[in-house]
Amino acid sequence: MTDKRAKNEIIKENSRALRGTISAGLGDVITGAIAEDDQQLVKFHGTYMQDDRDVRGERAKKKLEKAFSFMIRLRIPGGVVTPSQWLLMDKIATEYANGTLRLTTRATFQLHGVIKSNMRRTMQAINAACLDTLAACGDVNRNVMSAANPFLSKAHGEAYELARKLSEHLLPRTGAYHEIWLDGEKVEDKSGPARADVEPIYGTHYLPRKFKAVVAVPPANDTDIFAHDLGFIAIVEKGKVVGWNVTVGGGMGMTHGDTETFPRTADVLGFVTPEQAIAAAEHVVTVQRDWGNREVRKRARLKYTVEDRGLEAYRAEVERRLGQKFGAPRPFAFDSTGDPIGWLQGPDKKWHLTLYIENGRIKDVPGRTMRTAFREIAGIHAGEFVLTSNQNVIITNVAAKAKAKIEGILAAHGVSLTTSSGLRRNAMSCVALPTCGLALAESERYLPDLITSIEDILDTAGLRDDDIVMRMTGCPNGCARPYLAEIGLVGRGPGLYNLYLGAAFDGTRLSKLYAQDVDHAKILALLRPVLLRYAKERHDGERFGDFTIRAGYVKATAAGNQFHADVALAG
Ligand code: SRM
Ligand code: SF4
Repeated sequence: MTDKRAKNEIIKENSRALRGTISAGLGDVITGAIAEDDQQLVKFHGTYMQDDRDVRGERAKKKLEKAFSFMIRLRIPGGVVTPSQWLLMDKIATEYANGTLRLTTRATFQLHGVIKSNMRRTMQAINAACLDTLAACGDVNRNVMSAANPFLSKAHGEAYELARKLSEHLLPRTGAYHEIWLDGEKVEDKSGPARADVEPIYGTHYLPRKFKAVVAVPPANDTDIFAHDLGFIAIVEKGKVVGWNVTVGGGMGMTHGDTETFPRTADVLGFVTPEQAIAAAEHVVTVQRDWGNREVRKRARLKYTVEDRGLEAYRAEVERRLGQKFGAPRPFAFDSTGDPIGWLQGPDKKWHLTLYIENGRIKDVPGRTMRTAFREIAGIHAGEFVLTSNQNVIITNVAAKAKAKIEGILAAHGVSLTTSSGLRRNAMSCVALPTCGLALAESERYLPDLITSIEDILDTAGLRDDDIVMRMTGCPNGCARPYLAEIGLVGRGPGLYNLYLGAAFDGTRLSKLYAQDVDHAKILALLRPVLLRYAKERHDGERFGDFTIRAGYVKATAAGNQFHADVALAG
């Protein structure tokens, strides 16, 4: 009988609990790469092999190997780091990576450009900062995000605690991570998985595909709850979390031209008490482990399991394993997905400063030495830094007397406390070129310029300070969650994008394809009349995404909660 399983299933099966030949590969000085199967396995350890796509052609001409290096992604549940951890990450970025820190759309750090010979040293330095990268990528539960600032209220603190517990509970148990990266001695033991490697939740084959969990505290939907496999929405009564609405089946990724793949917003499964939350999460995971598609990786996310089996069946199976029924979902309402930029005072009178970080990239450029500013702030700051799912940073728990000092440092380094427009304030892009191997078009390197051009239109329309959510990705995988942006741009090829409109400002409705294969000039030409009309004809408080539907530019996402982004053109 032929084995129909996806190749990755066999790689996992033969990996000796995620060891593969990674260790041997790290020691091979002939190449900057590692073996093909190990390239899949290292993801579970929080790293991807990449190459610098800017120099691919030139190196090929010279018959040189590609310029291989590694991207390393950290696991930071809830995004909270201490000033000393910040300083260590900053040091690591200088010593081993490309001198920048990249904040991701899942509220963690990524390092880019780490060469193979520095990989162990980098992982050890991360470990010395009491941080790790385990399960930041791979077919497991990844970094768990929670409502941006855990210090805003008791409920926010409880959301953060849940994120931390979920992350710990769903971590792989394999000893491979420590062996390979931190304690090189046991790595040559080929006798098979050690006892500690038994994976009570995942089993030998882990999950069929990546798995993402988030926690939100209404009315803020900053973690974009409907974009993820599993979500917990806080139900707060008298300032206390009385339980959580559990969501399942969200996801962004699709492939151009493949109608079997699509973005989908999550469904609400039901209500659980705080005591039931972790067990409910575990069983949502184990049902996906057992029911998820292990033959076609493109159809292996939980969203497709829910589509194929039905929400009712999924709920019934989770309830059977849990031995309890979900409660009826409790009412909740969201009002936004963005971060409130600027100073905010918490309930205990401490101050919190949310800084907009353009596309999450913390770097020094002439006139704007943001990385140095953060280093100086970390040197004097007594609170924390919180990374947000909008690629921003919150400097938390600042005493009133320290505010001016922090502002002074930022000003001295050319870092503004505000943004040039409401559009920029609400914009995100994925990394794309030159490191992402899947990018079809620019994203991080292009979006800021595009926004500058659109700001001219906003000025004409009188919309400069209006909050409009815009997100861009270099391919349809959706890493900046573009299908949940009021203006979404998704890379199709060099300089060409699909333009999506009509998503809800609060992240509850997907957008629709408005125009295909448009370049810079065409994007501006298409957006200009829509923005000008919006400025003139909008109802009181009407959001841009809602207007584009009312005015007939696109139709609202039809009944149900998924669409095929390529065929949904204008309705
Ligand atoms: Fe992503 C793959 C970057 C958030 C959906 N993503 C990738 C890779 C690793 C490319 C690859 O597989 O070779 C990108 C590395 C680029 C680089 O050079 O750094 C990459 N994804 C990112 C980040 C860094 C974007 C950013 O600019 O912040 C985000 C890191 C998150 C983290 O810290 O864990 C990132 N990726 C997302 C999100 C948003 C989210 O999770 O909230 C999504 C959409 C939600 C979802 O999962 O459905 C997302 N990434 C994907 C997919 C499509 C998955 C699918 O179901 O089809 C891929 C491709 C894949 O897995 O095959 C992908
Ligand atoms: Fe790469 Fe595509 Fe993700 Fe952008 S959306 S980082 S291009 S995989």
